[in-house]
Amino acid sequence: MTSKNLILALSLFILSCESPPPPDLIPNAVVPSPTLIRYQQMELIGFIHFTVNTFTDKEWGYGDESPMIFNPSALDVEQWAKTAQAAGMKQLILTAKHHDGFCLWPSKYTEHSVKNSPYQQGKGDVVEEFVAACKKYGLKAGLYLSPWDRNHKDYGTPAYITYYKNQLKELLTQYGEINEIWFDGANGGDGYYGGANEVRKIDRDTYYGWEEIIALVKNLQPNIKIFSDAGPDVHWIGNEKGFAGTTFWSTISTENLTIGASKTDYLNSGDPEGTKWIVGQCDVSIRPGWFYHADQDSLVKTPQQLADIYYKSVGRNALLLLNLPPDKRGIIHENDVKSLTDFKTLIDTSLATDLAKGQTATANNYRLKHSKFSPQNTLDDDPLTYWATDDDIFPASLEIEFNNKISFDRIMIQEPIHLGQRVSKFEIDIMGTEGWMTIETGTTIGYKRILRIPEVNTRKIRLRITEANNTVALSKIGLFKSTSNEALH
Ligand code: FUL
Repeated sequence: MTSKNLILALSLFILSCESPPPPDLIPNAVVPSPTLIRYQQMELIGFIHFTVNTFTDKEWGYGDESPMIFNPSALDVEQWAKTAQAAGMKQLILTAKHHDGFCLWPSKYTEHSVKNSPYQQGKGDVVEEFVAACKKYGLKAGLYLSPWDRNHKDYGTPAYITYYKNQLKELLTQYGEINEIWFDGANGGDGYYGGANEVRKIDRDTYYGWEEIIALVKNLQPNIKIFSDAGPDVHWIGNEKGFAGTTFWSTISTENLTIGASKTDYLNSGDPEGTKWIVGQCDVSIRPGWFYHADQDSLVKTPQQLADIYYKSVGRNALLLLNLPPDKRGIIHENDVKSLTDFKTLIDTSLATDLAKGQTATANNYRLKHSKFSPQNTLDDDPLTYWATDDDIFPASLEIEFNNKISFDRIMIQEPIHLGQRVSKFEIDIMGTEGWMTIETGTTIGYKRILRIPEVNTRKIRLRITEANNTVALSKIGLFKSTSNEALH
């Protein structure tokens, strides 16, 4: 046997001696379903606000708009999808019906729709075109169907609930797979209501019968994610600026939540004691308004502002739902496309090179001293491999040492969320000339946390987890040097 073969045989022998892999950590009581994990992994998704408001220059239509005003001169739904895909979005959500009640599809339950508009001589179906374009560009399709309807004569009575359910049935049976349905919290007030022109108030707790609606939706589309203030799958972040709290738990309790009347600070931070896993979603528009207004062409958020929002949403364990409102032509305006494209370049450049890759990670403890739980697992991109400590080890401390000093200003940390969300307090140190120096402290991590720190230059970094609700487990640590173009002006 040559010495090479002997070494090979010995290594195989040693490998075969390592005890069989120990079981995974026991998951927390509240964990996300595989569908919700896949949903969270989309990270960046887009919103399309488009209806009669685009033509009347309003944010909320009163409900008395003539369908004849819906007349986009060059509607190009594929341009929406192409733009979203190029920006890294994984899904688009279209306002199939906003508060004004106008339907972008030819619903058989109302005359207030595209079928009475000049668009394609009343033969058009924007929802159908939208779903097909999403499919073509590899995006998931989502729909917004406003519960509040300022056009419908029966709004406020049980007859409207039947109408609303019929519309849901149309949308969820005629267009293939819909990945998300968006239930807006804005509800009840003045409107046209079939000519009554009055104020109608509803009881938010009882009027819609949400339980039945949710059951209907799930029955029609078992994999759909339902968004509202109160979930059940995805919840509003509590503001329309696109920011999650610096502490953000994906767990939350829904008992005290009401669609349209939930406490915004509770939604913004989640709840470490929460009994359900509901993904947080940060909605914000690329412009001041949700709908297109020509006088906002110069007010499109800059790439730097969008990057800031990205760090405050995706970088805080939530999804970013960014609105791109088509203009009167029916396409996303050039200024918005430019800003979005430059935003994508900024983020891609800043997070292009993970300086921790290929380095060596060590820890004060790793579970059963088994390679399955090695700290080295935090340096790969597999969300299922992770570093874990033995039980009750605090602080749990992980160190990365480099051969030469490196400079970085972005730190990405991820928990293996299939085991639940655990960490509630951490500190980050770097090795300075006088020894360890704390440069950042934080609370939650979750699916993904990206910390922006002033640039540091060091040979060693240490992450200390000082509090968690269960044994510590981390799936990823990444270090990046951002492009200076990201700076807010
Ligand atoms: C709000 C609505 O009133 C706005 O018009 C917009 O649709 C936004 C996303 O949700 O509640």
